[in-house]
Amino acid sequence: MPTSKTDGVKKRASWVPVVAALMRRQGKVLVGQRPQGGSLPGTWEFPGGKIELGESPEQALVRELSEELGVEAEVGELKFVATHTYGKTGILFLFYDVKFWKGQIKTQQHFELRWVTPKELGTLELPEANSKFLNQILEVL
Ligand code: DGT
Repeated sequence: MPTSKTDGVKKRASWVPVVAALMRRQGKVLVGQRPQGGSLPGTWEFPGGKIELGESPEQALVRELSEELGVEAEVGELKFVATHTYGKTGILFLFYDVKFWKGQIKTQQHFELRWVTPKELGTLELPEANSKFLNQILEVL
C-alpha cells in the first residue's frame, strides 16, 4: 500500500500558555469561582488567564489581575510550571508568587472571590488541571 509522505509524522500540538497567581494573606490563598456561561463554570481557580501575543508572562499576569481583581500587582517568583491537556489543546501553566499589590481586591469577573486555607482548597471544586497538581501547589504555597 502506498503511504503518504505525512504518515508517521505527528501533528504538532497547539498550546495555550496560562499564567496564574498564588496570592497569600494570613496563611490563606486567593481563589475565584469561575462564572456560569464560560468554560469550567463554578470551579475555583487561581486568578490569571491566557498570555496574549506580544506579552511577557509577567505582563500578562499584571493585566489579568487588573482585569479580574482591580489591583496593580507586583509579580514575584515563578513557583511552579505544569501542563495539562483539554481535548486537543495543551495548556502550559505558569504559577507565580504575588506577594504585593496596590489597591483593594474586588470581584470583577468571578462569581465570587475567597481567601481559603490550604486545607479548604482541597475541599473546593477545582479545574481538573489544578486538582491534578494540588499537592505540588500546596508545597509551594
Ligand atoms: P478568555 O479571554 O475568555 O479566553 O480568558 P482568559 O485569558 O481570562 O483566560 P481563562 O482564565 O479563561 O483561561 C485559562 C484556561 O486555563 C481556561 O481553560 C481555564 C484553565 N485553568 C485551569 N486552572 C486554572 C487556574 O487556576 N487559573 C486560571 N486562570 N485558569 C485555569
